[in-house]
Amino acid sequence: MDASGKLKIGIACYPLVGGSGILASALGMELAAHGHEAHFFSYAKPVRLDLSSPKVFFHPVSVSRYKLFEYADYTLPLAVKMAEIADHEHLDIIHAHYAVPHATAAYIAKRMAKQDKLRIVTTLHGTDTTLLGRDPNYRRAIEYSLQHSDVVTTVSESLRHDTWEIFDVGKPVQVVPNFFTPGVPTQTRAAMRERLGLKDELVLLHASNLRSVKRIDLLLRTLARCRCRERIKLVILAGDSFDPHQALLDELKLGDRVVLCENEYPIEDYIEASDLGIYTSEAESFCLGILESMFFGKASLAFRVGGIPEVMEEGASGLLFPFGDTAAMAEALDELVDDPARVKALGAAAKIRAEQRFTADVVVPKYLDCYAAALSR
Ligand code: GMT
Repeated sequence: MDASGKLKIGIACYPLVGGSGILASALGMELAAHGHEAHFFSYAKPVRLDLSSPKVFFHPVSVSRYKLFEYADYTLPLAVKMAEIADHEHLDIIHAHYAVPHATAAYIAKRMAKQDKLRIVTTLHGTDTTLLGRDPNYRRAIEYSLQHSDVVTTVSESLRHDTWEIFDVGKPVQVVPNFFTPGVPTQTRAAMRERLGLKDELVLLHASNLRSVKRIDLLLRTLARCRCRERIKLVILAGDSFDPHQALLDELKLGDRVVLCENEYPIEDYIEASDLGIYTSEAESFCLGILESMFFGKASLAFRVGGIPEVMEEGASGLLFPFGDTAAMAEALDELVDDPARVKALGAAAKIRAEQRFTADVVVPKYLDCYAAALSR
């Protein structure tokens, strides 16, 4: 920390389209805007990281591919890079986003670093607890890394509860919710709808990495069950290949109801073109996609799982259904098609909630408090 209290923070995260990397990037950019230095560690530049700020740095981690190794190792090169930069730049904190392997690599880096003041903050994002935490190949290493983190945070109460159930963390766990800073859409709603071939349908947006936990099967089945499906279009903004789901899309004859997109335009453009979000995950510690839509006055329909009920207020700023109840979700959609005023009212409430609870102004100070707590240990 310098004389004016500005920190040097290392941030380890995944670079791809996924909530933890997106949140870590947004946090680093906000910290830089407040005069702190943010040093990112990853194997590629995080997709939403803007390197134009003189206080944001990216330290790529390269992995050596030795013939002896059946599987390439990333954890040790990451730890070495973090230790080198911690020494060279006098980092105060390493903030690990997603425990595996970032928290473990941070612990090794701390032990290797020549300076002994380095502190570790670990933010658990979801499946690092709920999936890998239950995997005997990982559980013990994650628990050990959490015990040796100076501060541990989760992105929702629900994830804190799961974390307590699965691990002996050995210290209190802080809940620091995710935040989002909406950018300005680059084109009008009308222009974007035209580009996507949308007319006057009710437009649903699903933006995710399409991993199995997102239950794209239930998403498609919900749409297939809508009586008014001819008046609905589902835009899927895919962070990964849609190929595994194509057969079901064909079987359900939804080809003309679904618009598949890759990240060609900023997320803001897609949200602006939509009317509602739709998420059918079987587990979700938070669901950043729902929050992003809320900032643009678009509410979401989702199953009542994990931390989603903490993001939206059931019935007021979004609609929740028991997990797997595609019939109930489809019925709600059929009603919303004929009730644009309700769609707008839900969206307006969603925007108010997002702006009251989930802005950078509200959330970033909570992370700064975590850093202060870590440094005072
Ligand atoms: O935990 C994961 O599966 C990955 C992670 C990610 O990188 O996208 O997603 C989690 O973190 C996001 C950001 O905090 C949350 O919005 C997601 O709800 C959460 N995913 C799950 O819990 C399945």
